Amino acid sequence: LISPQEITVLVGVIDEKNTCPIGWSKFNHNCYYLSEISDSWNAARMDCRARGGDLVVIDSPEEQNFLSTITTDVWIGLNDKEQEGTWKWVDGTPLTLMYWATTQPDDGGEEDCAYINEWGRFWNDYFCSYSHQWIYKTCPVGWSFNHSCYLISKSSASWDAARMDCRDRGADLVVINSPEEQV
Ligand SMILES: [Ca+2]
Ligand SMILES: [Ca+2]
Ligand SMILES: [Ca+2]
Repeated sequence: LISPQEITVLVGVIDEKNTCPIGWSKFNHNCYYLSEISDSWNAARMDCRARGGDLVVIDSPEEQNFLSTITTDVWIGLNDKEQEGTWKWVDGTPLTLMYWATTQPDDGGEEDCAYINEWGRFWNDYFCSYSHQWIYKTCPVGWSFNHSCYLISKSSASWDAARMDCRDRGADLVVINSPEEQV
């Protein structure tokens, strides 16, 4: 068990005080950006990682609605490259909330990467090598991204004071959900 006094990491749920980089859209405590160029799914993902974010992982109906307002085809962080028919998000979570277009995914000749389709606003699987624009997702300025947003406090404080500071920032103390997070 972790002693509460040792926990000085905050996890986001981030409030209005936390801003996104200039030109990015803020939605529900995260920052989003539409790529200017089109490229393959792999190239899109590499570019997102290089910018300290990742391809978008859609984890709520609100986020799907928000992304539906984009009027072009965009890669999302979802693929079944590892095992045909087993769709996984780039953060390792299995697919539970789904917005596939009618008759999709159809793997019409090795289609292993998902994008939001411009005509239906729902998802289609397609050739990973095809060029689409994509959506970056990251955290507000100053927070580190690791699929959730984290802020490491620079000062030490009691657990109660730490919690109050987190609440003040619209966040809370980190809840450790996975062995990766403990590291
Ligand atoms: Ca496949
Ligand atoms: Ca497939
Ligand atoms: Ca398809």
